[in-house]
Amino acid sequence: MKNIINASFVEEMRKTTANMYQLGWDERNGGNISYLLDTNEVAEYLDLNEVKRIIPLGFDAAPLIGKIFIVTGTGKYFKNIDADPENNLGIVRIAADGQTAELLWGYSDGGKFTSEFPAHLMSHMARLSVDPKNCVVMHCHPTHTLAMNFVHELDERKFTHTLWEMCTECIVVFPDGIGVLPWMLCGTNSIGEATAEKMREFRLVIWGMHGIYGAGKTMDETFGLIETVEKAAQIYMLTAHLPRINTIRDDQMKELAEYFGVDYRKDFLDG
Ligand code: 2HA
Ligand code: ZN
Repeated sequence: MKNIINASFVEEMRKTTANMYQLGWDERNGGNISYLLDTNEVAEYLDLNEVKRIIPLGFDAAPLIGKIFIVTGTGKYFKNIDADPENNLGIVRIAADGQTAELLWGYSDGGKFTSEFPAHLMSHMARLSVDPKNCVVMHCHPTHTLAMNFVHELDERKFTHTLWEMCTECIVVFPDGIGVLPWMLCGTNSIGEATAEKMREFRLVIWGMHGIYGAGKTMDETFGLIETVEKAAQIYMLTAHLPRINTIRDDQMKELAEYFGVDYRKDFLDG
């Protein structure tokens, strides 16, 4: 059996969370990541018959029975994951009852997965129904995106349009736009259900005045989505109070989307 600490998925979690912490998107215990793993790959590192603990999920995750995820722990800090992955991360398998998770590795101090696991698993279900290759769900509190939530209308068409205007590549990177939820109580099944509903349509969802969710096939793709939104939001926040002299026009965004062959939200552009 190979040493789990050397597994590429553990390394990806360590590197990504450390990077996100450095970027200031995950203060204290802010943020969480769940990553759907390939069962055969996990079996190279762990005895899949050895369940360390059973942890209740608090909702029905039947469509994910048997699936294995590596997930950040509740109350744990992204800052600390790299130095102590076994305490701050866990590998869980959705049990045959669909109501519990079987801990295969991690959460070594007796902890459990993020309080946002309902939102994550519901988002995985929603994304997998439209993209069977989706593996990653990521939540964080990127500074400029969050700042923008306080000064920009929380309307998904307007929010997406403003972001698309801020960087030439935005419409190509997230042509499907960005879903927006109003402020809601986090850690609940309700916000999970609302997030998943948006995730059927969008790979990016703003949690009003809280943060952002991203979903993608790989860690890089998902990080890249959030990174691009954050960059656009930063440019917005650097310029929102200044007279706008130039802008990327809708016809130029259309030209970009057509040139790069992306299926964009035409209803999010004017005319
Ligand atoms: O897990 O970010 O939304 C900490 C959070 C809750
Ligand atoms: Zn959060």
